Amino acid sequence: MQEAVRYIEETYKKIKKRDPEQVEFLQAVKEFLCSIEPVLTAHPEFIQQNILERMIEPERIIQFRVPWMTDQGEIKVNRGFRVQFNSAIGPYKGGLRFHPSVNQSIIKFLGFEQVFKNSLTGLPIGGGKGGSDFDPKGKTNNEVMRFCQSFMTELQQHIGPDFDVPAGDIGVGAREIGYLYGQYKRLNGFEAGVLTGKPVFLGGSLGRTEATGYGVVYFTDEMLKDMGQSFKGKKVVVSGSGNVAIYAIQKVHELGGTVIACSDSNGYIWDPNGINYSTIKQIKEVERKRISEYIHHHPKAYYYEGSIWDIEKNYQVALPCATQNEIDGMKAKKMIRNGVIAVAEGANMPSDLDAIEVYQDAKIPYAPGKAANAGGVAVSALEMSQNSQRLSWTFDEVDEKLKNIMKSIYIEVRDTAEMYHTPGNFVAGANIAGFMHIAESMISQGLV
Ligand code: NDP
Ligand code: 2IT
Repeated sequence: MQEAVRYIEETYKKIKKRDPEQVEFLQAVKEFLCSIEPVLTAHPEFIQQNILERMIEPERIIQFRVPWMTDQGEIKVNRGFRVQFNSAIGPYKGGLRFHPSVNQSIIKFLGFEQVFKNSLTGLPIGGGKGGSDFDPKGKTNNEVMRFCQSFMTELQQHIGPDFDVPAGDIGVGAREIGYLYGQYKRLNGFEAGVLTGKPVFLGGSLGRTEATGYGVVYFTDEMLKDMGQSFKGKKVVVSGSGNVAIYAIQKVHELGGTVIACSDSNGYIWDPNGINYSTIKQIKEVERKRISEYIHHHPKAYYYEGSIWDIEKNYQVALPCATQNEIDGMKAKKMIRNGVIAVAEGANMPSDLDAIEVYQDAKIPYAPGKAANAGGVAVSALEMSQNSQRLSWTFDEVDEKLKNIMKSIYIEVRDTAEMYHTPGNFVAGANIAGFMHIAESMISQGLV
């Protein structure tokens, strides 16, 4: 058997034996390993250096108890995590997720993908991820604040502006980052660069809130341009209605497309006139209510329980922006029957391995999250730069830099796929390009 293939298979077997129950982590690793063979064949020195095993094992995992008190005086205990995955090219960087499903497997898959994503931005940031199985839904502001204070009381000793810089993810937005930052500051004094995604008046960057959603649309726009197309006149489906989804919807409309549906974890809205972005923003960001409220504001829209990917309407672009594994093979096939010509992921790993195979068999351009949603962390890195310089750039300056970063990620991913004889395969392009930066940097530092 060919050396590279044997090495990949043996590595996967070892990883699986070590953590057989970590299904999401194993899935992310498998997706990566499936596309890395051509680069290992071209560079046998990486096999000799056992680079895969070194990359797949996180540098460090921290797990801790988070005790907190409800408004009624009841004592609750959640579990906190920080996975410091890889610091070859910079301080660990990546979000915190607060969601009841959070466990070590989920944080490890997110941390693993973050390493490659961050390297694709071209900015000096390593990869990490963290979070808790705490559910902010239905909690009062005071309860969320007490939880965040307890979480940060432990986390603060493991992070720092030049060491590990967390940000938001599912369930962690400006409110949570504000509380986390407040507690960090009480314990350590002023250090703006220790967290990103801060409210602007606490040293946050203009444009960070919008960055992931805008970024995925800028990336998709580049992809469409290469197909001789644009967003103009296209119907688009965006899953989720959180931070990423809201600003993806806004940008699609700005570029002349129409988002006809969006969702939350209970169901989805279909609005044939186009989803009204301001209504979604009001319901989800301000009132923190369910998406079903939308039809009270727009009586011509419809609300359905269940998965948005079961929708049977004609549309051309799919932007999954909710969560991992929301699209399986069946849903991907349905998407294509509905007329989809391009898929780009705002969420992390929303398409499972079967779904990816369906897109690839159908020759549909498909942009994996680690490339398409890198705009969020890229603007986080710009926030770190502004904090170090003690300067604030204008919204337009940040947006322009974001646009350029997304364009250069697209070009690098596309060209790498071509260079390794898999033209149009953006999964291979993203994995190989990300891999090369990290592998070279790790090897140049000796055995790390
Ligand atoms: P939010 O918490 O703001 O929004 C999450 C959205 O996804 C909500 O609409 C939520 O619905 C929905 N959702 C969450 N879990 C599920 C589920 N199990 N099934 C169906 N829907 C679900 O998070 P973000 O918008 O920040 O994150 C969305 C995705 O984007 C995640 O995969 C995240 O990792 C990724 N991402 C985020 C970045 C960022 O900068 N925030 C950067 C890059 C990627 P409900 O309200 O009902 O829970
Ligand atoms: O998945 C991601 O890239 C994020 N949640 C954003 C991370 C960050 O540090 O801004």
